[in-house]
Amino acid sequence: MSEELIEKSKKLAAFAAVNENVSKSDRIIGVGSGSTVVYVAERLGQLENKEKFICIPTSFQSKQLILDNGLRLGNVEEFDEIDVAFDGADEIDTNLNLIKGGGAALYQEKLVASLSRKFVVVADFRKQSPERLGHFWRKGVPIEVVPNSYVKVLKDLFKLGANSATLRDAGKAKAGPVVTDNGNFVIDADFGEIPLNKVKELDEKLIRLVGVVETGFFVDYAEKAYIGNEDGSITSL
Ligand code: ABF
Repeated sequence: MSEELIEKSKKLAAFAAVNENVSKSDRIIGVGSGSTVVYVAERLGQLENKEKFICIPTSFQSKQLILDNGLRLGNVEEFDEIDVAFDGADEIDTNLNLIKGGGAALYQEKLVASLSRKFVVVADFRKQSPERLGHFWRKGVPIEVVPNSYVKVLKDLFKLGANSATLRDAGKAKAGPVVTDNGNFVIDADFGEIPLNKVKELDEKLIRLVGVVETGFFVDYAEKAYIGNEDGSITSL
């Protein structure tokens, strides 16, 4: 699968999503994280009326994207409602359940999504999981946890039936666990393939565990998804 084709499909999805979902009256726009949202920010930056938007970031990366594209930066604390937010996903099922958090920004991404009147997902064709989550993002679901709870939460996850659960490592260069923008750790928990109607139930069990700040399951958030296909078409869900 060529990298060029993947990039093209990300751009296709992101541009279509912005073109079709930013209305004249919108003022506050949520900007997600990841490599597909790079094109969302690019397109927003091309809009003639871009000075009237205030863009709310979901991570350090998205803050940079907003500034690099000449958009106005706002704070999530300033607004109790966001008109429309765009974000990527690691996996999308046909019910628009998502797995997110591959970039460890799941908490702020969910905060912005929860404040948004319209939450639009942008992705390339590899992210679609028609039947059930667990096809593409084989690491499982990312879970943000308070640092001193991670040993307990790892045990809890196995009790809940996880096939594997590991503390995400920052890699050789940084040595030690990944630390989120909120100073927390991330656990990746694999529960195998999850049928469409079981995601919410599992998510509710996870969120009840003491130490869990947020999960990467986004259930009932996305209103639309734009998926760029290899042949240049777009699948909208
Ligand atoms: C963020 O970026 C994350 O929640 C998700 O893990 C990732 C998707 O990235 P990409 O667009 O690079 O595939 O949206």
